Amino acid sequence: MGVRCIIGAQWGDEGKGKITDYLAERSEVVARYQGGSNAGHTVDRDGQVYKLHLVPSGILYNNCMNIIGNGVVVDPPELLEEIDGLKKHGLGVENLRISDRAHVVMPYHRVLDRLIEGSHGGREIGTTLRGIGPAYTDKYARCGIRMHELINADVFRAKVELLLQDKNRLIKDIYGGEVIDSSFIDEYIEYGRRLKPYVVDTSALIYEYIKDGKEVLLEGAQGTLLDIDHGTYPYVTSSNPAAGGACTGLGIGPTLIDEVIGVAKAYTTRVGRGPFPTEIEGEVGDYIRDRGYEFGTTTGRPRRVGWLDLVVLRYAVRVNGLTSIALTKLDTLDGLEGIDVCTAYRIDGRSVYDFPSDLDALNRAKPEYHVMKGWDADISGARKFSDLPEEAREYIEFIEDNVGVSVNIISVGPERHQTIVR
Ligand code: 2SA
Ligand code: GDP
Ligand code: MG
Repeated sequence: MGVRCIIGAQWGDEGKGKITDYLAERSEVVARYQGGSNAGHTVDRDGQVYKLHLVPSGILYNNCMNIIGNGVVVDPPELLEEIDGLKKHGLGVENLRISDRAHVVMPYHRVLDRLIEGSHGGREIGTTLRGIGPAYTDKYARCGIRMHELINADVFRAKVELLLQDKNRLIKDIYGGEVIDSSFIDEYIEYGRRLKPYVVDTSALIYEYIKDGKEVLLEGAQGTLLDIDHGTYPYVTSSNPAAGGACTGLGIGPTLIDEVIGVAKAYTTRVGRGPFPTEIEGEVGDYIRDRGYEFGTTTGRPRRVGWLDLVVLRYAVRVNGLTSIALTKLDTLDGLEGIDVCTAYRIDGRSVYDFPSDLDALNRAKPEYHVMKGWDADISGARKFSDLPEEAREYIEFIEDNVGVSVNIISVGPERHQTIVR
């Protein structure tokens, strides 16, 4: 307990929103540390489905503080739309805070994302086109706009007017796009005015909660294999979803984190391009995609589907220092006769147990499968480990033996109560 970090152990969409919401019931703070409106976290509450992008998944609890940390890139119109949507559902957002150091996604970032994706000649990344990559590029090129500037009209106008000349040269001369006129500046100053009440030094705020011994959840977006450093580069997002990102993205030290929970699906999905060794196509792939409703929460894109990959999970255990796993969507596998689990890759005639950095090697990798028996039962009503069919329990125990970390939470449906805690 104390401070717990919840991260995606695969390529995102593992069900972090559901697990965060489940654990948020007893937490006082939920904090996002990276990503932006590319993220899509679904929370099912009493038959009502909430799709969150920038707002942390603790927002459905009145007494929970929700922090958007400095490592997040904030898209003002998207965030305001999300806030308005929550208000329409009767949910308060008084407990939302945004870091004054968080960077702002600007209209030219979205334009550049689209132009860059279109210019790769078949090598596009398959981004969400939300301007995330260009916004982080500016952050590291030291020409980004931060929230404390967005809420200061004069500073914002002066800085953006200057920057826009450079951005338009890039848009027009390099990518052959349409230049952007400066009329958005007034619009963004208005967004800044509306967001100002939420903007504070969130590092100082979260530190107070942690020092007081409160229950704090740090919510990752995307997943380990989409991490800019540890993922399948360049087919990654532009931030650090891995646990290390929680420290830099919130301004807290690593000694303050007590637990790291890796959320993993009982199979694997990936949206966007890039290597995916256990990908399955055809009937079984369609069965899993349909049963798991595997479509992008933000873009609606169909997700690629594959068997569970323990090479990936062991890697996630290592680079995140996982203390436990929350296994989701086990119910999606109901009715399959056999379930394949990848335990190693065959690359150039050798068995490989560690996730390779070289994408060419990864593209040549053939999964070595251990075939397990499926179960012919509906497990969505299981509430205890012992309620699960023997084959499902063996599946979980096989994962634990292979990755060396225990599966403490098992999710058997999208609703909060469809959860087994061991
Ligand atoms: P970007 O837009 O620059 O971050 O895209 C770079 C890669 O990161 C992937 N990515 C994601 N993968 C899974 N889920 C994400 N969020 C949405 C969801 C995605 C959606 O919850 O379903 O709706 O399509 C997410 N965000 C980024 C992206 O596919 C690229 O591979
Ligand atoms: P996130 O990005 O990791 O928060 O995941 P997404 O919300 O993008 O995608 C996960 C999807 O699976 C959502 O539609 C959830 O409602 C759903 N979900 C989560 N856990 C379970 C589960 O155990 N079973 C089923 N059937 N659906 C689940
Ligand atoms: Mg998602």
